[in-house]
Amino acid sequence: MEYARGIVVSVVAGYYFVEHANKIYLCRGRGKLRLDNLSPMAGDIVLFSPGKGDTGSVEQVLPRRNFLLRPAAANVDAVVIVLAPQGPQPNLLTVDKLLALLVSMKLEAILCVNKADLDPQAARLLAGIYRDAGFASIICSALTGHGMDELSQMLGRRTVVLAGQSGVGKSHISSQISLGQLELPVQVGKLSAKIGRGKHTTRQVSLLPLAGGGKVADTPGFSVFELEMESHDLHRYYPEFLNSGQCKFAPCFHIHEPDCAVKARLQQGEINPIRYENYIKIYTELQEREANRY
Ligand SMILES: Nc1nc2c(ncn2[C@@H]2O[C@H](COP(=O)(O)OP(=O)(O)OP(=O)(O)O)[C@@H](O)[C@H]2O)c(=O)[nH]1
Ligand SMILES: [Mg+2]
Ligand SMILES: [Zn+2]
Repeated sequence: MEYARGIVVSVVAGYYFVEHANKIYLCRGRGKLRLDNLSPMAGDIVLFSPGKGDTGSVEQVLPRRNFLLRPAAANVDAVVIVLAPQGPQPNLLTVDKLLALLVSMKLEAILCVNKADLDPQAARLLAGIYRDAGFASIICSALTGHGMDELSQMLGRRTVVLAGQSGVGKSHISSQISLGQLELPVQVGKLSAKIGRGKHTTRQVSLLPLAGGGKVADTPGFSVFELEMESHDLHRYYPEFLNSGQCKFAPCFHIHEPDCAVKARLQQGEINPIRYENYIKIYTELQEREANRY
């Protein structure tokens, strides 16, 4: 049996939607995949055996360049963190956790402040926090279309994931910048109702083609985000801490240590107090988890 090579564009209720030669195949996973404990995720390159019509079986998941568990996506070039000045209120602690994870993975993060139409000034403030910290950030409105071209240009040919709280506008952004919805096979039947996008909260990842040749993954929103890392590593993933100059102690976690260059810059207003406060909160959470580990 000949295997075909495709990319998983969505996963719904144990079915894998695999795109191959401009067609989407509705696939099940072979038992071996379950034995290997390798559940295909959107973005995975897989080998599959085409069956009747547009169906098939995923035989093998090819090695991943990288992957994220929340939102679940593999072989990603960048993550666009979407937030809004209101509706919902931004949760910057969650944004900072996600940023620390992405920096630790050496994955590019782009901050996208959507719904700028609701409060342009608050949107500028939010974007400024992250631009000052060293991240690319843009201000946009999926409703008015403002900033959509700029975002498309930034994404270009890359495979990017939209991540962020429920209701910030990820699905609206992805329908603005992508070339359209997934062309689903006819057999999908009831499943296609579940994958419908638009008004309703998104339930699964869908990888859509971008005008510039790349792909964008619309994903379900999340409110809690568990960061898994050592508390003592966290400070390495704050770009604005790294060029602070010399602290007296090495390593310095920039908390209680005397003669700390990061705290000096915080005092001078060169490091954003919200970023710093959230750093302390995340550090403390990680320490508490480490204390309860054994
Ligand atoms: N005012 C305003 N409303 C927007 C904008 N973008 C999206 N919305 C509205 O915000 C609501 C949520 O938008 P979605 O795109 O579904 O949000 P989402 O991030 O995909 O939400 P989940 O799928 O639940 O994670 C909808 O009612 C949209 O009409 C915007 O730029 N401005
Ligand atoms: Mg959505
Ligand atoms: Zn320090």
